[in-house]
Amino acid sequence: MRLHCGSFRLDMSRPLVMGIVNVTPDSFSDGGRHFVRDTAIAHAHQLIAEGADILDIGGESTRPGAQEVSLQEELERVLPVLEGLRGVGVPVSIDTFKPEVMRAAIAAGASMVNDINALQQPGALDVVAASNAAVCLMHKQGKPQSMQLAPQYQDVMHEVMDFLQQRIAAAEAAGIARNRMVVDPGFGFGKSLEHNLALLRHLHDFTRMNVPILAGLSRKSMLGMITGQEVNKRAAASVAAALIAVQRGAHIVRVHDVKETVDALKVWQAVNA
Ligand code: 9MG
Repeated sequence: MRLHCGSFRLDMSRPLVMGIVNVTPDSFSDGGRHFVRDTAIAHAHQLIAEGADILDIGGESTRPGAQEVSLQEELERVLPVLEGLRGVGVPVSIDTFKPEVMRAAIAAGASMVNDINALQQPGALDVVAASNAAVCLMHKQGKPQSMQLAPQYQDVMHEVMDFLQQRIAAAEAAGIARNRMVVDPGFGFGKSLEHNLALLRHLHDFTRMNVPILAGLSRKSMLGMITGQEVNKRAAASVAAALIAVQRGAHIVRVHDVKETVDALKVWQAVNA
């Protein structure tokens, strides 16, 4: 399987690591816009040196309870970083659900759109269809501000897979080729610990969709619930979760701790060679 991602063709026969680059004020000390941009670009280069295959640039936090940011603010955060990473040698993804940000980011060099809203915002399908960018279609229940209050499912696997099938169909109908799509069950997005564990346990079932699977478990609260560790002490749990996801069919893992994840996946690959 090969993912068409802008001018890149990503071979999905080995697991890929997507490194997270947050361009949100709470990720940095208060040093102003240039400092935030330079720090994010330096972090991106660091993640590439550590073995990241893809970078995911985000200007709005999607953590449970996070506040929305305006379109203008999001553009001012991410565009200078994308411009600074033009031609960096790995595909750069834009983490956004806003069509205007998608369009500007693709023009600034993004090869992939990582949309936690699965292109449901009016205009989002058309923006991606008009480009050659790949897209990650993610499932979530509710909005980041309130999604963890009372997540409810009759059958979480069935409902998440059904939703993703529908979004694949909508994207195809809009003119986005299947070889540009990735699906993601959306760990932690309107899901209890039990829902997340069921999705991870049965992740392999998602391979039936015949598009690459992305799993984002890094430092998430489900790992805090299991280990009792605070968010900055969840690297070991995150690496374990990424490895389990790959063993159960994930093609791409979205992580903060790139170096540690790359090493763990090298061991897994050596055993499987
Ligand atoms: C932006 N973001 C935060 N968590 C994520 C996850 O699990 N998957 C994807 N695709 N994006 C995420």
